[in-house]
Amino acid sequence: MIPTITAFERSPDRGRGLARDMRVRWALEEVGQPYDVRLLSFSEMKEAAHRMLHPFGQIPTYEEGDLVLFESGAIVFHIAKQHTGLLPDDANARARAITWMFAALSTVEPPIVERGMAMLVERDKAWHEERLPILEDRVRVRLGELSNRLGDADWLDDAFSAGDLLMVTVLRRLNGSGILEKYTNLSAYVARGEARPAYKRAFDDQLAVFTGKPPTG
Ligand code: GTB
Repeated sequence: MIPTITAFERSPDRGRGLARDMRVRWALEEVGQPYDVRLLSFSEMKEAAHRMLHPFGQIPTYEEGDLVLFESGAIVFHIAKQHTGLLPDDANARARAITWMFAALSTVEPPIVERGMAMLVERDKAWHEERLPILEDRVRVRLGELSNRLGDADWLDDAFSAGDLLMVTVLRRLNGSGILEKYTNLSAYVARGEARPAYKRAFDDQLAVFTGKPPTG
C-alpha cells in the first residue's frame, strides 16, 4: 500500500528542505518505498479534517490504510521498522540506533529550534540581543558534545541509520548560521548525509513543490 504524507503547500523555508516532511521523505527514499504527498495550506492544516489526522494541526502526517501517524520521529521509526536499511538487525546495535533517534529529537533539536524561533519571531523584542547569545551557547554546548562523540567516524554508530537521518536533518537547521561550520566533523557529517542519493531525491521532490518545476534528477 502506498502511504500518503502531508507537507506544506508553500513552505516558509522556500524549498531549503528544513520542514519536517523532509526527514519522512528521506526515510521513504532510503528504503525505496514510493509515496504520495498531499499539500496543505496553513489554513487547511488547522481545519477539522486535518486535525483528525494531526491533533496539533501540523505537518507531516502519514497515512497507510487504516493507520494514521503524526510526529516525524514516530513516522521515521515506523518506516525504519517496516523495511530494511534504516535500523540494524543486531538487537544491541538497533537499540543504539533508536537511542540516537531520541537524542536527535529530544536532546539536540530543542536548543536548535529555540534559537531558530528567536531568530524568526523575536528579533524585534528589546531582550533579543541579550537572549540570543544564551541560546547560541546552548546550541554550542550540544554541538561540542556531539562533535566529540562523532570524532572522525562517518556515522554515529557504525553504519548509517535512522539515528543519523534524524540527526542530519536536525543539524541542517543551522545551515548558514555560522555555528555548525565551526565543528568541521559535524559539517562533514551533514554533507555526507546530504550526498546520499536518497537524500537528494527527497530534497529535489520537496524543492519541486516550491519551484513548481518537476525534479531534475
Ligand atoms: N514535533 C513535530 C514533528 O516532529 O513532526 C513538529 C511538527 C512541526 O513543527 N511542523 C511544522 C508545522 O506544521 C512544520 S516543520 N508548522 C505549522 C504550524 O504549527 O502551524 C517546522 C518548520 C517550519 C518552517 C521551517 N522553515 O521555514 O525553515 C522549518 C521548520
